[in-house]
Order: sequence, then C-alpha cells, then structure tokens
Amino acid sequence: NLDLYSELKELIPEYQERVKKVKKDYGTVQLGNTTVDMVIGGMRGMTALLWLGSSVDPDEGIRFRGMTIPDCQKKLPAAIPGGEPMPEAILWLLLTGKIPSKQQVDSLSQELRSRATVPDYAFKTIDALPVSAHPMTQFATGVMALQTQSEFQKAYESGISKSRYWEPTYEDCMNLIARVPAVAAYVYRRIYKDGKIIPLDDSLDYGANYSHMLGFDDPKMLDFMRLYITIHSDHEGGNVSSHTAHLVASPLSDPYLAFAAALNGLAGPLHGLANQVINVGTLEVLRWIRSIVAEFGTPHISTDQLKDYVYKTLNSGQVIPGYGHGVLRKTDPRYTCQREFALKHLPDDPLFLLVSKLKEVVPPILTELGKVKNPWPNVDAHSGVLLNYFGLTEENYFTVLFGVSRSFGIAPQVCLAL
Ligand code: FCX
Repeated sequence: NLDLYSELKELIPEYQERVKKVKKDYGTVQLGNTTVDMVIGGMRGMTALLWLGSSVDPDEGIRFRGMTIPDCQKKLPAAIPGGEPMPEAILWLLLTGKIPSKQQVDSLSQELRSRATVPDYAFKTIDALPVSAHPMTQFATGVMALQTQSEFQKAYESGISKSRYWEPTYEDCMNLIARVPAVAAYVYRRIYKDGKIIPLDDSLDYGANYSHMLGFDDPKMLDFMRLYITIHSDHEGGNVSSHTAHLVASPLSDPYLAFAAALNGLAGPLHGLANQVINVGTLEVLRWIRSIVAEFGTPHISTDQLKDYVYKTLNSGQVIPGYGHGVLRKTDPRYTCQREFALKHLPDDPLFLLVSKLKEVVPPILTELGKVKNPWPNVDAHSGVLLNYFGLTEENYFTVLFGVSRSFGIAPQVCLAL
C-alpha cells in the first residue's frame, strides 16, 4: 500500500485479535513483583504498560519497533543521499512496525502537507497571550485551539462502533502531526522574530519544512531537524510526556487533548524522583555550557579548568546537566548519534569541542561520588549545542522542538489502543 491508512486498515484488525488472544491466554500470568522502591520511584522498573512503538533497554537505549538508532539511520529512507532518516519514515515504522519504502514516505510527506492548514483562530488564540508567555504555554494553547477540529469527538457523538475508534483517531493524529509545526513555528516567530511568519513550502518534507518555517534553511540544519524529530519521537511509556498522553487518552479523550496534556508534562520543571525522561535538561545544558564559557572568557578551556568547574557545580548542590538517566545505564544512543552528526558537519565548533571534552571529564567525577547510577551523557548533553550552531539560540524554545517530535510517538498509543 502506498498510503498509511490502507496499510493500517489491514494491520489493525489483526492486531486487535492478537491482543484479545494474549489477554485470553495469558491474562493471569504474573509479570514481576512490585517493590516499595518501584512505587516511590513512580513505577520505575515496573512492567506496567503495553507500549508498542518503542522500548528502552538500560544498556542499549532506545529501539523503535525493535530497531536501534543506527538501524534506523541505515534502513529508513532519507531525504538526501546519505542523509538522516525522515520523520515520516519513523511515523510509518512506529504505526505499522514495517520499514517504509521511499515512495511510501514521499506519499506520507505529501499527505501531511495537504493536512497542514491551521485555522486562523488557533493563531488568534495564541495572540491573546502576552508575547512574554513561555513558548510551551503558547504552544500548548495553540494545540488546544486545534482540538475544536477533532474528528474522533464528532464520530463518538454520532455513535461510532468501538472496533472503528481507530479510524477518526488516526485522522486526528495525522491532522495533529501535520499542523503542529506551523503552530510551533508561529510561536517562535511571534516571540523572537517580530511575528514575521514564514509559510509552509510545498516542496519540502516534514522536518525540513519545520526548520524552514522557523527561519533556518541551511541544508545541514534541515537534515539535523529530521534526525532530531526522529530520535525524540518516542522513549517507551514511562517518561512523563508519553505516559501522560497514554493516561489522558484512556477515557477516550481525543488525541489533541492527550497531546496537550503531554506538553504540559513536558513543560514541567526538572523531574524529581518520580520519572525518567523529560527534556528540560536540554535548556539547562546549553545554559551551563554558556556559563563555563562566560567564566573563562573562552570555550578553549584546559581539562583541569573544566574539572574545577564541574566540582564547583556539584559543590554548589547542583546536578551536572546532560548526565545520568532514570533507566539508561550507558551512554544514551541519542547522544551518540548527535555526536556523530556533529563530527561530520561541525567538527571544529568550539562549543562542540567543549561538549566532547566534558564527556571525558564528567563521568569519572560522577563515578567518584559513588551514588550516581549512570555517569554517562544523555540526549540532552548534545542537542542544545547543535541547535545553537545553526543559529537557533533561544534555549527557552527548545522544549517546543521536543514537543513537536513527541506528537509522533503518541500516535501508535492512541490509534492502537483497544
Ligand atoms: N549530576 C550530579 N548528581 C547526579 C547526577 C548528575 N548528572 N545524576 C544523578 N545524580 C545523583 C542524584 O541526584 C541522586 O543523588 P541523591 O541520592 O543525593 O538525591 C543520586 O545521584 C542517584 O540518582 P540516580 O538514581 O543515578 O538518578 P535518578 O534516576 O534519580 O535521576 C536524572 C535521573 C536524569 C534525574 C539525574 O541523572 C539528573 O538529574 N541528571 C541531570 C539532569 C539531566 O540531564 N536531565 C535530562 C534527563 C533525560 F535524559 C532527558 O531529558 O532525556
């Protein structure tokens, strides 16, 4: 099938049968013991959700439908020869479990463009907020305004059968995914570029268009945006944003409501003991790196100076941003692929060199503390510096990029929910 809907129309009834059978045959099988730590840790380490799109192994990191990030980079279609996987391809993979062809991805690209028109009142709703409102507040408000277009809500009111819930849910997911970049770009341009809006370009794919609407047309940035959206799309179900979407969708709140709720989780301050992944770390990392440069007046800092700064941060009672993880116990593969991207495209960037040096300096110091379960870098240790290199320097906006990406990971949960 060239289009995703036809593909799903074949797959979903089979999937629904399979889950029913698993429930019938294995419904009483125990999956583990619940400990006090797990409960206090916010279900940490507890097998508690059916999560189809992705899984996170403590040592290996993320797999999307069984595929590692390097697998995705090798096997998923790219927009340019040797380029990064396209977000359209990860969406196809997340929903179907199959690797799409370039033709299928191009047709999905076109379909998303055809659904991308945002009603004017969504922009006006954002305009009702002060420009000083946090970008995530403006973004979530725009998403709530889009909710008025929910197909699921209409279909439910007209009495659709349960086995067909997925169809209007799919419509909502596709419209939502198609429209969020324009809403997110509007927020960026409104806050940082005097409201000068850049319209969607009909010749560009999803990731490239988002970058273009933000105002960044460097071909390397377009490809970085494709990679960024792909690797941030999903991270199993225990993290705040994914978990929130799953929870809010469970009483049949439509995908817009579920996604807006997820964004509000994503926008929260640093996670305490409760959970594993939200992206506020990115913002902290870039600020921290800038503070190092400000302290020494240059990004070219000796290893000893850097060690001193790391100790100074720890001694002032702060964590080292971009290091550690609630689940992972090795270097985050989302960090590694961004490092490889930087090595290929900006090997001499001073802030990238500083990030590389930190990777040598920080883990031994965190290990020395004796309590940090994972001294290695996570996804957030890198993305801010790459975005900064391409000119997207407004760190308050970074969580919105993560939010756009997370709309992808939510789709399989809500479309395939029973
Ligand atoms: N720097 C200093 N101390 C750290 C640390 C770090 N980077 N990471 C963990 N620790 C400390 C904890 O604060 C805790 O100390 P305490 O017992 O005195 O409270 C101890 O080590 C044990 O914590 P641990 O079990 O290893 O880690 P948690 O699961 O509790 O927390 C996070 C995981 C990610 C919250 C933690 O490692 C951290 O704060 N990291 C820095 C912030 C960051 O990078 N956030 C981004 C996370 C994520 F990858 C993402 O957004 O995707």
